[in-house]
Amino acid sequence: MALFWKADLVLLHPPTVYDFRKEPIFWGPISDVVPSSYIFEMYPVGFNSIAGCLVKKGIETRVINLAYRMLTDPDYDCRKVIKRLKPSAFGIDLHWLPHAHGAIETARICKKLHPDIPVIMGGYSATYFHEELLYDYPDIVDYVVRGDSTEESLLELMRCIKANRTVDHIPNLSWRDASGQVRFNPIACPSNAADVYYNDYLSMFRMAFKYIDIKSQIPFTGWWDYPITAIMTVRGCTQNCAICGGSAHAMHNLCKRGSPSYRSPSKIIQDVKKISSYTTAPIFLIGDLNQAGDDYSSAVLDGLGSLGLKNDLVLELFNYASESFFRLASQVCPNLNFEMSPESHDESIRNLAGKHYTNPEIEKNIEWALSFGAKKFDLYFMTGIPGQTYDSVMETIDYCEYLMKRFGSRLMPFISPLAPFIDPVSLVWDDPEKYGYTLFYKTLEEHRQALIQPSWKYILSYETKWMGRDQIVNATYEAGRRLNLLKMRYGQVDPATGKATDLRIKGAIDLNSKIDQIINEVQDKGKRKTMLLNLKKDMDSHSLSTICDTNEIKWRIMGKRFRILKILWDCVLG
Ligand code: B12
Ligand code: SF4
Repeated sequence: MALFWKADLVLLHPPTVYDFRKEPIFWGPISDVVPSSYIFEMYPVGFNSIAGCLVKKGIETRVINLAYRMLTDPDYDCRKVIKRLKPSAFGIDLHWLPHAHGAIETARICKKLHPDIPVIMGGYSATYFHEELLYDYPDIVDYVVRGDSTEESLLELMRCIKANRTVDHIPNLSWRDASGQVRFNPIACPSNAADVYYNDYLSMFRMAFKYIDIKSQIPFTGWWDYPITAIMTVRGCTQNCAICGGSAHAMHNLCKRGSPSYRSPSKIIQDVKKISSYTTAPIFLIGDLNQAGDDYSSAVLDGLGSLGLKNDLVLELFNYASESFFRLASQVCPNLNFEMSPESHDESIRNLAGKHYTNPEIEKNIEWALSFGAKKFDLYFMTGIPGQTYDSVMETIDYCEYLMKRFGSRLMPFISPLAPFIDPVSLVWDDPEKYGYTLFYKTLEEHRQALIQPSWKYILSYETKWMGRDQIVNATYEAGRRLNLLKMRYGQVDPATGKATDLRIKGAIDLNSKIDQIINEVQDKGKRKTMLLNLKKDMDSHSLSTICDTNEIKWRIMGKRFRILKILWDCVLG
C-alpha cells in the first residue's frame, strides 16, 4: 500500500547526535525526567498538528522518527531510507537545541542524496538560529519556517514548492531567493493558534496505516507499552522562568507572541474524550489551566467531569493554586495527578529562577491535592539554577525528606540538572551576567560541536557564579543518590529498584572520573578516542534513568492499552 501513497512532505525527527551509535558520549542524567532516552527521540508534538492540518488541505504528510528507529534497530540505515523517499520537500525539526548536531547532519544527508529536493527546518531553535542556518549552512538548508505556530505558513510553502510559485508573501519564512540572497519575511503570530489547530492523534494513526509503518511514528522508546498522550492547552506561557526558552519573554522575542493562545475548554474536553476512547493510558494536559483564570479552569474541569474518565489525568501547576481548584479537579476523575516545579527549597533561589510562591504555599497545595484524593503529586527540583550552591542542593534534599515524612508515598520528588544547554532567548541566555552565569557556547555551530564532547560535563553550556561544571555534576549525582535512599525509606520506591538505582548512580560517578582521567592524562587524540570507545557500552547504559528509575515518572494504565477497533473505525470514517 505504501507504494500507492507518495508523501509531499516528509517530516524527519533526528537524534541529538547523528552518529550516536558510534560516538562515545556519556550523556549522564540529561533525560532522566522525560520519557525519551538521551538522544531525545521524542518528536515535537507539533508534528501531529502540522500533519493534521496539511493532510486535511491536500498535502500528504508523513512523519519518520529517525531517532527512534536508529535507537531501536542497530541496523537501521537512515541513508537507505532517505534515498528511497521522493517527496516534494523534507521537513526537519531543530526544535530542541540538543538536536543541533543530528538536525544538521540529517539535512546534509537529504541534500547529498536529493540535491533538488528542498530542505525545510522549523522549531524554536531553528527560529532563533534561522540566519545562521541559511548563511552558515547554505548548501543544506533552503527554508526556515519560524514561530511557534507554523501550520499555515508551511501549508502555503508546500503549495508554492509544488506549483513552483514565489514564496515572498509567506509570513514567518526565511529563505534564499533565485539570486542566492537570503530573505526574511516578516513574522506573524496567530493569536488563536491553540484553537484552530489540532491535537490530532488520529492523523498519526492514519499515517501509520497509509504507509504501513507504525514504527516510524512511535514517539519514544517504550511508548507502545506505555502510550501516554499529551494535550496542548496553550501556546505560549504567562510565566517568566529565568531558564526557559518558552517563557513570556522568550516567546515575545522569538515570535512576537504578545500573550498565550488558549485552547477553548470545549475543544480540550473533546480532545480528552476522543483520546480516552482510544487508550486507557495517562493523559497529560500541558499548561496550567489556572493561567487563563478561574472561569477558564472551571469550565475545563466541569466539562471533563462529565466524561466519566477512567484514564489517569495529569495537571500542571505553574503557581500556587486555590483550594477550590483542587476540590473541583478532584471531581473530574478518580485518577488525578499533579506536577509542580519549585526548582529549589530556598525561596530566594526560587525567586531568582522566576518563581514566586512560598514553601507554605507548596505544602498547602500538596495537602489539598492529596486530601481530595490525588493519586500522585510530583515535585521537581533542579541543579544549576541561579544563586544555588552545592550545599543548597543538599538542603533541597533535606526539604524533600521533610515533605516525604509529612505527606507519605504519594508525594514524589525529583531532582535533575539544568542540562545540557541554556535555552536560547531565555532571560538567562539574554543576560547571563545578571543571573550569575557564564555561557560557553552561543552560536549554533558551537552547540553542534559541544554535543560531540565525551561527557555531559563538557557538553554543559554554562557554569554559574556559585557552581562550576564539576560541582553541578557532583551535586546532581549526590542529590540523586540521597533522594533515592529517602525514596526507599519512605516507600516511593521498592528496595530492589532503589538498590539498582543506587548502583547505577555509583557507576555513573565512577565513569565520570574515568572519562576525566582520560581527558586530562591522554594527549594523543587517537589513543584517547580508543580509550573512550572502550567505555562506550558503559556510557550508554549509565545515561539511561541514572538518578531515578523510569517507572518513577510514570502514571498508571488501567486495563487494555488500546481500543484498536475504535481506532480503526475512526481512521476509516473520521
Ligand atoms: C510540552 C513541552 C515538552 C514535552 C514534550 C512535548 C513534545 N513532544 O513536543 C516534554 C515534557 C516531554 C518536553 C521535554 C523536553 N523539553 Co520541552 N517543552 C514543552 C513546552 C512546555 C511546550 C511546547 C509546546 O507547547 N508546543 C506546542 C506544540 C503544538 O508545538 P511544537 O511542538 O512547538 O511545534 C510547533 C513549532 O515549534 C513548529 N515546529 C516544530 N518542529 C518543526 C519542524 C518543522 C520542519 C517546521 C516547519 C516547524 C516545526 O511548528 C509546530 C506547529 O506549529 C515548551 C515551553 C513552551 N512554553 O513552549 C518546552 C520547551 C520546548 N522544551 C524545552 C526543552 C529544553 C526540553 C528538553 C530538552 C528538556 C530536557 N533536558 O529533558 C526535553 C526534550 C525532550 C525530547 N525531545 O525528547 C525548551 C526548548 C528550548 C530550546 N530551544 O532548545 C522549551 C522551550 C522550554 C523548556 N526548557 O522546557 N518538553
Ligand atoms: S518553565 Fe516556566 S516559563 Fe517555561 S513553560 Fe514552564 S511555567 Fe512557562
